[in-house]
Formats: sequence, structure tokens, C-alpha cells
Amino acid sequence: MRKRGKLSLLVVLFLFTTLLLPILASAQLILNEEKYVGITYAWDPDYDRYPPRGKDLLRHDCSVIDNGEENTQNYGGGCLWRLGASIIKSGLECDFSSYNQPSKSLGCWFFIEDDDSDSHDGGAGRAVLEQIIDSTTRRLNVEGETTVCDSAEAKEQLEKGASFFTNQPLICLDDNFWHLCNNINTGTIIHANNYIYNCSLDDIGLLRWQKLSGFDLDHDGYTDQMGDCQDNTAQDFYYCSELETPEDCGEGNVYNAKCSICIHPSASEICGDGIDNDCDAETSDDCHKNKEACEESFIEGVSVEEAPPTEDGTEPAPVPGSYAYNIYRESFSWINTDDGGYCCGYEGINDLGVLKEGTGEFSGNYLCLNEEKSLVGYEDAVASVFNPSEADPSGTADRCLGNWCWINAIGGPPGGAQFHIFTIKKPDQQPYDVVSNSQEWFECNENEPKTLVPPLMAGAEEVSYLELANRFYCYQEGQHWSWKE
Ligand SMILES: [Ca+2]
Ligand SMILES: [Ca+2]
Ligand SMILES: [Ca+2]
Ligand SMILES: [Ca+2]
Repeated sequence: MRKRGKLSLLVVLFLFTTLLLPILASAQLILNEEKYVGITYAWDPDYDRYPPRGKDLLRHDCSVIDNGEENTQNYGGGCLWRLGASIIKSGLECDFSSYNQPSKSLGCWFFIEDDDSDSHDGGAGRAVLEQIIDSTTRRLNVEGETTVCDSAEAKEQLEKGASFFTNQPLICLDDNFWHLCNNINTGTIIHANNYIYNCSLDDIGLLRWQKLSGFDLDHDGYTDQMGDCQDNTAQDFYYCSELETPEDCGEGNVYNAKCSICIHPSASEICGDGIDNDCDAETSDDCHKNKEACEESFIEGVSVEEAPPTEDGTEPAPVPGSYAYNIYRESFSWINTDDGGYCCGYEGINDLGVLKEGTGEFSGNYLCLNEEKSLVGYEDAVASVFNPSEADPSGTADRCLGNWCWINAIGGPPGGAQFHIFTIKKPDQQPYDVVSNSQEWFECNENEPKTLVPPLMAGAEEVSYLELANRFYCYQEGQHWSWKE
């Protein structure tokens, strides 16, 4: 690797780690991890605390409190059990020890402790999937068998469905855990029954698990109604089931990109795989119509400050920056053309010797070459065209990324390609030469004129281009169409 290449790689790495990672991170889906294996709700019927409606569930962690002690201190309250917590309490007649793991059937454990003066008794049941307990009065819905110890009240509560209340909502998910929405984890999402629930504040400032409209069958965080253009996992390849979250897809992983969980509006476009990876037709899957994907370069995001104002006056959403990729995971060289552009090198060996007219900032007549000498013959004196200067105010520079280069006929700095012969050596094909008359490239083959077309510009710095052009003759030399001086 050349020194300049190393330096620019370091610069890119520096930018990536310091500036870009936070931008990328904001695009990621944040799953709610605040989860509990069970809820205990305690009350004391002897003290007329039944039913406990209207009392907030206490959200302290039962797992860190001595067995049995918490309930006598928290009549009418409750607490949350972490996975694997010790929940065998002295005085309980039933064995609740297996309840420190999530249920094997869909649903989440809910305990009711009848905390009266005789003994710690109570019962356990399984709340249904999508059961929510929050500041709205909702009935507890228990499915299947309940386990009850010496407490008709607990049984009644579990089976008839009592109402409970909390300002920090809990919801029972597909993973059979209760997930907590609080002030710290607003913005997190979770899946239940292929719906998305979002922990957020409602319009009167109460925390809610809010159900988003539409389905999210592939669990990528986007419902069909939020712009997921591929949500149907039924068409997925077998290996896609190993991907649990969109982060598992990996940046620019061409193999995983075919899975529906990796196809959504925050995904990066990978040109050439036949998939609209980011559900946006503007970022083309055609590598000759997608500059960033051709070059594998970073697309700048839009900050809140830069974002255009919204119609309804709400805060505009920032657009995170992202990379674009191509299926070969290689950087190719790009120019704009009248029909969009062309990605030199994307077609592999077929791109050797491709000629295109660049437009706009890429104006000029360009030849697509690879610096590999087994593919392109050239003199060492002109090797610098494969390592062009980065800053070229004239806009006529040669353009290289990786081994592939667009070489401008005008001859970009420092040496310039004009009047130098390049031999296109495609495997299994007759080699031929290409030379620039300082304006345009000319191939030497049976269809081309025998002498080089003189350029319109007579010359520069006491060099006569006309004279130079006149020196070149095209003829067949054995199996090689050659320009000769
Ligand atoms: Ca989806
Ligand atoms: Ca999807
Ligand atoms: Ca694509
Ligand atoms: Ca796209």
C-alpha cells in the first residue's frame, strides 16, 4: 500500500471512530432490556387492603430483599423478580422455586401474596402475552393453571382478574418476561405478537407502552406501515432465522442482506444484489446509478439543525448518515455521465478500456483502466496517473479508487496521460492500444483511422499537440493493434 493510501485510511478510521459512530448508533434500534421474570403483588385482606386497586405497584427489585421481609413492609404494594432470583420464602406452603425462570408457555408470571397475619400464602398464575399493567385500570388476564397456597383470595384475584396500577408500565412479551417502561428507557421498543410497542410519554405526560400501527413480522423495528418494504419472513433463506436483531446483519454483509430483518429504511443500500435494501428507490440498486455504493463511501446525515422544518411545526427528525456498499465490497471509481454515471471496475474485466464522456464536475473524456500491469500495459513514466492528486480545482483529475481508475484524456496532474499509450490486455482477447490526443481517447483497431485525430487545441507551453498527434500511427502488429510513434 502506498503511503498516501495508508494516510487516507488512517484519516477515514479516525473520522469513523470519532465522528461517525455516534451518528450511526442513532439509527440503531434500541430494544428494551429492562425485564423481569415475575411480578409480586402483595396485599393484606385483614387490613382491608383488598382489592388493591388504585395503589401503585412498587417497583423495587424483590431479588435483593431478604426472603419474606419485603411483603410485611409493603402492604398493597409489589415488586419485580429478576431471572433466577431466590423466591422460595419461609412460611410458604407451595414450592414456587421453578417460577424464577420464564414460563415455557407464552405468558409471564404474576404472583399474588395474601399478606395477612397467619402466614405468607398466595398464588401464582401466567398473565397472557401483551398483558399491560400501567396507569390505566386494566384487568389482569391469567391463562392456564394457577398455583395457590392456602389463599382463596389469591385464587379469586388471579382467576377472576383484578386490576392493578403503576406509573411505570409493564408489558408481557414473547420472551415471557415483563418489560418495564420508565423515564430512563423511553424510546426503547419491544415486540409482542409481531406488533411493536414503544416506551414513550403520552400527550398528558404519562409513560406508556404504545402499540405502533402495522405488523413487524421480521422484528427489524419497522412495521409495514412504517416503510418496511420486506417484512415477510416466509420468503427468507434458512440461515436468516439465526439473525435475532438488525444489528446481527452486520454493516455491508452481502450474505445477510438478503434476509428480511436486514431490509428496512435504516439499512444501507448494497448495489447489485437485486434488493432495495433501504426501501428507498432514490438510492439505486444499479451500481452505475449509485455513486456512493460504487465508491463505498459515506453518505452524510442531516442534523436536527439542518433538517427542513416540518409541516405541523414539530421538531424535524435528524437523518443519520450511513455507508453504501456494492456486492463486491470493493471501492470502484465513479464519474457522472449524461445517463446517470458509470462505475469503473464494477463489471470486472469487461470494464477495461470502457470510454465514457464525463459531465458536470467530472467533465472530460474518460478511459476506465486497472493499474495492474497484467491487465493494462503502460510506461513507468506515466504510472502516476494511477495515483492522482486528491485536490484538483480544475475538476479534470484522473479518478482512482482501489486499483480502478478513470483516466481523463485531458491528462490530469501530475504527469498527465495524454499522448501516452495504454495497452488493454483482456484475457483471451487480442490486445489493443488506446491513446489520448489531449482531448479524447482513441482506440487502435480495425475500425479506427490510421493516424491520430489532431486535437482542436494547438498546444500548450511550447508543445505542439498537432505535431505530437501526427506522430501516432495505428497498425496491426502480429496479434496486437498498436499505436506507434
Ligand atoms: Ca419489519
Ligand atoms: Ca424488513
Ligand atoms: Ca441493493
Ligand atoms: Ca434503495
